[in-house]
Amino acid sequence: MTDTSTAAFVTYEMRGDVALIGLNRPDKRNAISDRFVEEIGRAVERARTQAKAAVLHGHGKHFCAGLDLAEHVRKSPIEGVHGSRRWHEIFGRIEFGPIPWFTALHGAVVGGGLELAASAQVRVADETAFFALPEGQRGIFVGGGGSVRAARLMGVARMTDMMLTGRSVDARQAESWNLVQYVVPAGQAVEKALELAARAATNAELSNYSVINALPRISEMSHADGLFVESFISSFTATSPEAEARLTAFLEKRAPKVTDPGLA
Ligand code: 1HE
Repeated sequence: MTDTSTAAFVTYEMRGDVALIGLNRPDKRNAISDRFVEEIGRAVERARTQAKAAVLHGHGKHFCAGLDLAEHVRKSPIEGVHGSRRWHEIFGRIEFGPIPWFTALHGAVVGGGLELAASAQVRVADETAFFALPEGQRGIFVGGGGSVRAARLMGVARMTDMMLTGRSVDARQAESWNLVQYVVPAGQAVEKALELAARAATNAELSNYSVINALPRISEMSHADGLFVESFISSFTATSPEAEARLTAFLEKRAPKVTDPGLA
């Protein structure tokens, strides 16, 4: 048995409007057991009602070593299917929820750890982060949504290469492959993710909801369907009282201007 402890596998705290959620099974490199994924699920539900944005990070040397292989080795085929579907349900609540999720990545971001990170909207890696999909070497396949989410981020050819060769990818390579949006110095990923999340938390709720829930769907539509759906979401968000207040604030010079990155 690998999972006999009763200590919480997930830490949860509020930083202003942002929920900071930590994977906390460092002795097993945050490997995700059945109990662990349920604890992640409860933290996700809590954040959805309490926070305006969330940051997910890993305690210890690594973000997450993926599926708890010691537990998985004893599963029947149908138990494996139910387990995978449960990961899909919980990670889907991150991918298509009311609040934006930011992951702060360091050390190993491996297998199911990469699948978890791929369900968030924004990934911040520090320079120690490395990414791998060793499922082929373990005799298994991705089961936490990776064949859909990770493949769409980096492309099928790169994911196929990672799974066939067991290749590890460093943070800079991951950024150039679109697996992460930010790379920061070692030890600074949580701070950066919190800063980004705090910024996103100040957006209009309806705008964030539309970004999170409409953009991925529209990207899978035809050109014409995407533009058609966009018009309705655009009009629906722009005619809300919140949009009117924010537009008026800008026109009355009470809202900050867009910054020039060259001057920052
Ligand atoms: C684990 C796991 C795990 C570590 N399940 N126990 N994931 C993998 O194939 C990755 C396997 N892990 C590793 O390659 C390495 O552990 C790491 C590179 C992540 C970290 O190395 P290191 O040197 O810091 O730690 P360690 O000494 O290898 O591991 C420390 C302990 O964590 C050790 O247990 P101990 O009792 O001997 O102390 C390890 O056995 C344990 N541990 N990773 C169980 N994954 C929904 S489908 C998703 C499919 C997948 O995720 S496949 C990828 C699985």
